[in-house]
Amino acid sequence: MIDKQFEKEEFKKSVKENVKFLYRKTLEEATQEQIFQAVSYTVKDVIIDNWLKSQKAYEKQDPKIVYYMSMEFLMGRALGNNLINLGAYGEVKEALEELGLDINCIEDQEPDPALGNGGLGRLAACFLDSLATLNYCAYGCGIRYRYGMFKQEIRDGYQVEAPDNWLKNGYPFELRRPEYAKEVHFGGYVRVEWDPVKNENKFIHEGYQAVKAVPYDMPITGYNNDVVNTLRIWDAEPIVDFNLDSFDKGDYHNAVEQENLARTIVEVLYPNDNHMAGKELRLKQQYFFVSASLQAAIAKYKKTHDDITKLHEKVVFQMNDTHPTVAVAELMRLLMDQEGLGWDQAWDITTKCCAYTNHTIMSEALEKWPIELFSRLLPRVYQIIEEINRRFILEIQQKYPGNFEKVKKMAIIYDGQVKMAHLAIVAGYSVNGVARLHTEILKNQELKDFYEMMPEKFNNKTNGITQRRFLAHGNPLLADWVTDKIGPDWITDLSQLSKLKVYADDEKALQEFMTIKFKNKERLAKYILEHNGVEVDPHSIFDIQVKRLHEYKRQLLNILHVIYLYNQIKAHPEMDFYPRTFIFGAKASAAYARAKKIIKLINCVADVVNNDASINGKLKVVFIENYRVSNAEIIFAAADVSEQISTASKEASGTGNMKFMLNGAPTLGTMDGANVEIVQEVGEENAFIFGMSSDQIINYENNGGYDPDFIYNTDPEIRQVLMQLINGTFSSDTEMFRDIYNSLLDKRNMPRPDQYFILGDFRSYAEAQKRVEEAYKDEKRWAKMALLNTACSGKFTSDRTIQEYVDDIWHLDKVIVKEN
Ligand code: CR1
Repeated sequence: MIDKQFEKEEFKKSVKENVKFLYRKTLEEATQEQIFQAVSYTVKDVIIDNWLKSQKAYEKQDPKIVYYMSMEFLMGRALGNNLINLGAYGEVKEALEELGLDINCIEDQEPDPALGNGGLGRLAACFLDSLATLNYCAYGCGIRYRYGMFKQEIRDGYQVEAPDNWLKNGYPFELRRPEYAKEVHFGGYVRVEWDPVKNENKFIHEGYQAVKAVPYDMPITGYNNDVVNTLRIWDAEPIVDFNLDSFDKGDYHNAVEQENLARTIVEVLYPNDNHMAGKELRLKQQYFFVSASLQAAIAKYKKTHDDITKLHEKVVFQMNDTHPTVAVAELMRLLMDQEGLGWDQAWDITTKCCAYTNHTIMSEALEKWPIELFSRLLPRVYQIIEEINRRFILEIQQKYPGNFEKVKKMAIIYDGQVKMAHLAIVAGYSVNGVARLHTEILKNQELKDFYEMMPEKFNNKTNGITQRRFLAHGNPLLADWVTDKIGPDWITDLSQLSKLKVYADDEKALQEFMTIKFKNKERLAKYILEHNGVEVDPHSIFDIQVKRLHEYKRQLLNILHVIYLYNQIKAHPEMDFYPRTFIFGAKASAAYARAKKIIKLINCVADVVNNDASINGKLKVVFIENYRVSNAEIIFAAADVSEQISTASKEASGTGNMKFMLNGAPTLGTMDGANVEIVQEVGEENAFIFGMSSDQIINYENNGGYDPDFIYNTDPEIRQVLMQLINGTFSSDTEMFRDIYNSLLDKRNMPRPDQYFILGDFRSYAEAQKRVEEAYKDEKRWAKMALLNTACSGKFTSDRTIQEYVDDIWHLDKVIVKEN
C-alpha cells in the first residue's frame, strides 16, 4: 500500500534534494514554508505517476465522464488530504519527525485555497473527493480566482476584509496546461447570412472581444485506489500580448479593452453566499468558465469519438446551482454553430447532457439577468435563449390553453429579465434539491408549476461530506479509536460506523470517547488562545455555531440567548449553571451591512461577558477570526453542541451539521434542511429540536399573522434583552445596534419585522438550551448521546450522495486504475 517514495529514507532523501534544488539550501537553512514546498513536490511526484496511470486507464476503458460545473470549489489544504488518501500520512509524519520537523507546522504553511464561499463550494470539493474514491471519471470545472475568499480580521470587534493572495508563493499542487487553452468571446453582434448549400440561416458572431482561457489542473486523489481525477480551473489571459501591432492597425482601443477584460475577469471571487450580486463582471465570469469547459469537453470527446450526436452517452454536465446554467445555451451554440447540427438535434443532445442542482429557496439568491445586459454581453447566446423560451411558451400554451398566469410564472424571459433557474429546469433532464425537506418544498412551493408540468425531472439528493477530511484528517484521535473498535473500512464505507452502537452502554468505551473529545477541546482552546488571546476552559460545554453569517441562519438568535443567560446569571448568582463557552465563526459578505453588525454585536457581548468577574467565568463568548476549511477541521472535532438554528424552510441542507455529527456533537436545531434526516438517523432523544416547523413558517409567510410586537410586550425577559441592544449595555454608542433592534420590531422593516422569526422561536430555543444543560450534567447520558451521533452519521458521507447521483442521474462507469 505504501509507495516506495513514502518509505521513510527515500522520502527524507527526496525532501532534502528538493530543498537543495528549489532553494539552494540545506534543510537546516530552509524556512518552514520552503520545506512545505519541498515536501509537496515529493508528494506531487507520486501523484503525477498515478495521474498519468489514471489517464491511461480512462483512455482504455472509455468511461462516461461527469463534468461538475461550479463557480466555487472550497478545497481547503491539499497536502494533508493527499497524504491521507495516498495512505502515507503516518509514514510521512514519522519521516518528518526524524528530520526534526512537525507535520502540523508544515501543513500550516499551505495557503487554504478558498475558491468558494460556504456550503455550496465545500460540497463541490467533497464531491470531487468521493468521485475519485469511488472510481468514477470526473472533472471539476471552475475558475482560478487570483484572490479567493477574503481573509477576515476582527478589529475593534468589526470584520475587516483583507485580500487572500493565495498564489503569492506559487501553489505546488497545480499544473498550467497552456496547450489546452480556449478562446471565449464577449460582446459584438450577430450577422445572419443565408447558407444556400444547407438552405438555412447561418449566424456569425462578429466585433467581439476575445479572452484566452488557460486551464490549471489540480490533482484529486482517490482513497487508496491510485485514481487521480482533475479539478480544472481557468485563468484568463489576453489573446495577443499587448503591443504596438494593434496600434498600427488603428485598433489600439480594442487591444487595451481585451487586455483589461483578461485581467479583471478572474481577479476575485464574489464573496456572496446565498445572494446574487447582479454585476456584469459576474456574468462574464460565468460565461468565461462555462464556455471554456464545454469547448474542452467537446474537444476531448471528439478526440476518440466521431459521432457528436452521441455526446450524451459519454458526457454529463452537472450544474452546481444556477451559476453555470448559461451552459445549456452555450452547448446549443457549440453544437449548432461549431458542429453544424440543426436545432432539434442540438436540443435533443443538450437536454440529455445537462442536469441542475438547486441549493436554495432564498429569493435574493435567484439569478435573474436584465435582458439589456445579457444580450449586449452574449448576443448569440441570448438569441438561443430567446428561441428556447419561444418554444417553451408554446409548450405551456399547449398544456394549459388560455392560462396566461402559467406563462407569466414559468417563462424563461419575462419582465425584462432572463431567469436562469427556469432555463436550467427547461433544458435539464434532472432537477434535484439537496435534502428531503428542501426537495419537497421545491416541488410543493417554489417550483410547483414546473413540478406539475414535468414531475419526472425532480429528485432529491441529500448532501454529504467526506469522512477522509473531516474525520481521518481532522480528528486523528477519534479516527484511530474508531479503527481500533471496528476496523478501517469506515474510511470508504461510512455505514460501518453503525457497528459502534454496541458501545453505547459500554462505560469504558464511553470514557475513551469523551477523553478524546476533551483532548480535542484542549487543542481548540490552544488555538483560540494563540489566535484570539482568549482563555477558554475545556471543561465547559463547547457550544459552537460556525457557518456563513446570514440572517436566516440566525446567529442573532444565538447571541440574544447568550445575553438572556447573562442576565439570568447576574440576577441569580446562586443559580446552578453549567459553565458554557459559546463559540462563533462566520464571514459576512463584504457588502452585507446587517450581517457585519451582528459580528460586531457578538464581539461586544463577548467583551462584556468575558470581562465580568461577577459571573465567575460561567459564560464565555468567543468569535474565531477567519473561519475557513483548515480551522474548521479543528473546530468540528472539539464541539459538544452543534448549533443548527436556521428559520425552518430556509436552510436547504447544511453540511456543517453533518461534520459536527460525525465528530460526536449532538444537534441543537430546528427541523430544517438535513437536520430532519439527522434526527431520523440518530433518534429524537439524541438531539435537541425546537422551533416552528417549515409548514408553520411558510403559512405565516403566505397568510400573515406573525406578531413580534406581541412577544416583546408580553415577555419581559425578551424585552430586557432587546432593550439592552439600545441602552448602552454593550456599546456606549446607543445607536450602534439600532438597526438590529429595528429589524426585529419596526413595522417598516420589509417584508415584515423579524422576517426570520427570531422572537417567535426564542422561548422554544431557550428551553431546548436548558435541556442541553440538563443532559450534559449527566455525564454518562451525554457520552452515550455523543457516541451515538458518530455511530449514526453513516448516511451523511458524500460517498453515499455521489453513488445516488451516479445511479439516478449520471449513470457513470466504474474505472479500475490500480492493478492488484
Ligand atoms: C445552502 O444554503 C447547502 C449548500 C450545499 C447552500 C446550504 O444549506 O448545504 O448550499 N446554498 O448544498 C447556496 O449556496 C446558492 O445557494
